[in-house]
Amino acid sequence: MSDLFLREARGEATERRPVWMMRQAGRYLAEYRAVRAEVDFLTLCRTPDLVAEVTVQPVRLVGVDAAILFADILLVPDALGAGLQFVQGDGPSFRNPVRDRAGIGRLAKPDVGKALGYVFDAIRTTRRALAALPDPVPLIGFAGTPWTLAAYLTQGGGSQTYPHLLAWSYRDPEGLERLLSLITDVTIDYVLGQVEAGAQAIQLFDTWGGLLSEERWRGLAMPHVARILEALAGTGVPRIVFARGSAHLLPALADLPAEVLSIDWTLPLSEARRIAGPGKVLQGNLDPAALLGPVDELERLTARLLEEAAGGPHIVNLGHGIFKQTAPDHARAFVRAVKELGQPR
Ligand code: 1CP
Repeated sequence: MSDLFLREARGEATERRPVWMMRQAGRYLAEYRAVRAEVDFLTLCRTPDLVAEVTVQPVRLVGVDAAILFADILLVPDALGAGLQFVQGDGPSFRNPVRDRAGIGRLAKPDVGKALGYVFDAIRTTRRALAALPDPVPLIGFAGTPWTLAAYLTQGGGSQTYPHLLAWSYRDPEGLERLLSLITDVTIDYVLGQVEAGAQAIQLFDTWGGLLSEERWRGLAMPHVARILEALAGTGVPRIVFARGSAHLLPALADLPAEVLSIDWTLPLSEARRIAGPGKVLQGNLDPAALLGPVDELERLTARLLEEAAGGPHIVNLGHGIFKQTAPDHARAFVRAVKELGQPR
């Protein structure tokens, strides 16, 4: 197996920097759209053979150095009883949003092995599919952070501002704390189960932590993220934290027990390195929109990114998920540029 990604994630010396892309399995690939034409999103997530197929697609078709399990952060609130649904064209929503203490009472802490066992099955199947490739790569498992999951759960779906969550955080912080603790307990079982099933690294997605000031993030969100990361410490798998819109949170993120910090595209990695200190591996952070532009400009920006991140361990990635409008050739050009230019660091 190519363990380039895992060695870089542990901060070991490598012959070149590894590259993968957030949301690399998805709608920009015709081969993914062909699978989705046959099944809805949740059925796809619950069918291990199909999960394995779409998880392996970007490894085969784009040449990335790591696979990320095809699943969704919202499967955890679904397992709590929130009733996840995907209505065509509308994105995800919950039938039973939770907006107060009474709402928490309507959730139930599930037996994760039962409620999310289909994810663990999918990991085992995907590991076998990866092992059958000519050049196998490691498999990344993931979960959402409790704050980010609470954003969707309180809102009942996607939003840009999450007024229900923010109102609750000021009105009844102790009540909200109970919800976050419940999500944390379930997430710990979930990520430990993923590692046991074969996930070789875990990434936590904090998509909406950037709604908070650093002081409020440290108080409301951070203790729960820290508890999940600490639970993973004994497994030895690299722990990655991605926080979007979080340049102002970096000093706090650097205090987390995570090996890798994944940075969005708004902060140069040289600056991130200065703030996070030499002990952290950085991941990121090309603007995903750059893949929509011409290839020569994309190559120039990739070279500049590699230059900016020089001086420490670096997993090359985008600053957030790849756009579904991206031409697969441009995704391949990005990966090829890293493979040609990403050495030595
Ligand atoms: O129709 C489709 O095919 C659905 C599109 C889609 C896909 C491809 C959704 C719905 N989820 C996914 C897969 C997914 N989601 C992965 C798979 C692995 C990979 O990266 O290739 C991962 C890691 C996620 C994580 C995820 N889901 C996040 C965190 C990362 C981020 O983007 O900030 C979030 C916020 C979600 C929620 C979600 N799921 C889907 C959508 C459209 C959304 C966003 C909803 C919103 O914010 O409005």
